[in-house]
Amino acid sequence: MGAPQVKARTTHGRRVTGQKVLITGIDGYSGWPLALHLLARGHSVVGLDNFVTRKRVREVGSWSATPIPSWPRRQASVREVLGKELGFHSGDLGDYEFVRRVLAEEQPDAIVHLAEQRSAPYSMIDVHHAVDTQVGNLTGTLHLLYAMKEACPGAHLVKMGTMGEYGTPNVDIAEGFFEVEYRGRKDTMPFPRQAGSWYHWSKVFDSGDVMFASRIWKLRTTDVMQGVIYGIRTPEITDDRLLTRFDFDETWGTSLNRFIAQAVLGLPITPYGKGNQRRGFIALEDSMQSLRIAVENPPAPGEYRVLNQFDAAYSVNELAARTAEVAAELGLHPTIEHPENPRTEAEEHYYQPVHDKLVALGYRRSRELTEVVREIFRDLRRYRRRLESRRHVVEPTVRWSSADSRPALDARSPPRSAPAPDAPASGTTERSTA
Ligand code: USQ
Repeated sequence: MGAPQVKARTTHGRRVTGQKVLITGIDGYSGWPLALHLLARGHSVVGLDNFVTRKRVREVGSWSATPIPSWPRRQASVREVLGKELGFHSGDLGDYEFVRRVLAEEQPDAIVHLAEQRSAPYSMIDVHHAVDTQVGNLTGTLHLLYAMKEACPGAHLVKMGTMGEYGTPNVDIAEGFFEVEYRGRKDTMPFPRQAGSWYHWSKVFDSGDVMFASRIWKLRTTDVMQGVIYGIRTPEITDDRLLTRFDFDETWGTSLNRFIAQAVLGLPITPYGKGNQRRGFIALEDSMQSLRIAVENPPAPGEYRVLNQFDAAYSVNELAARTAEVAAELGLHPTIEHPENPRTEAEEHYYQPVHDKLVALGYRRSRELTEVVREIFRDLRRYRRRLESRRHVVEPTVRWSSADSRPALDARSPPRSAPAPDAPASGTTERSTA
């Protein structure tokens, strides 16, 4: 089960296996499966979370399609199913003393920083959500950088960024840096960032801060330009108690996951606008594989390394078509509709990002897209009642062109026929509002 254990070897003076890894945001969509994956690989894992994702998803009237148990139950399941211990600190990265104390106490070899507000639409709701996203994301990263300098300067920071930092320029996208010749002189410089939401800009600002801290304090850092993740399972999720969350509402759900949820619900699949917007996508299990590769192959002290972390680029039209094909195999016949695009973004553009470094470090695609899509269908059909009870939160109401989408978001309410918001759902014996 899981990734094979490897023999102890070292990179830049660091053991490849048997590392102590601190995961910030361990209760989230990526943090949880990453913890399971690293434990299976023989690392020890300590988590940190303030459970704000659960709260924010409730704020927009939604929940995870998969029932997510309380944190103590999650920890107990790791013990029961995997026979491993998972350390944990409950707290907020906004509290510097807390962050410094945890790093001093734990002395991690690596810190994987996932504890940021991760939704572009959520950041575009209104001024408060924009400010909350940027202040929260930048504060957490700066606190971690300062605490590393003070408490564990030799640790390796793996920071979750986004491919969306680069935007959609009409040239190939470099993997972090590229050579520029201007007025007869040459230099290697960061590839330009042209983000498309307040959330994506928060990641750009973070990147500048991480790069600068690496330079002045000789910290070893990896900035992960993450593409859109899809999927629900990893090889370590062998038991329903170990499932990760799966969001499908307009703010927290991402495109392919939403398309499959829409097909299960009998709603139209919604590539926005023309639907020719292309992005880099990666399956959840391969995103975990990539983060593990980054942890096990740290850069040298003082090096700021950028990895473009996606498997393949698709247009949202291609993904909508693929979803409809797999749906048809299952006897479902969803329609594909093109609602007016709630976002302000190019709907037809060139997209050719370089993504070579992870492959050079050993990354290999685990499974084909269609196979993963089938698996998501299988799981979501089991949790259909949980989807049904929140079908009113699927359609987009947050518009990039509006300064205040709050009233439109708040106006959504469950149709009369839907089950009561917190009614126990199929596939779970406990109530979950995560
Ligand atoms: N889209 C649709 N229909 C939908 C939902 C989305 O056409 O129902 C389109 C969007 O307009 C956009 C594309 O799909 O053009 C991607 O949107 P998304 O919601 O799948 O992903 P995005 O908002 O870009 O953000 C997600 C994660 C974020 C991560 C990012 C990677 O929420 O945390 O950083 O993917 S990337 O897209 O490469 O920036």
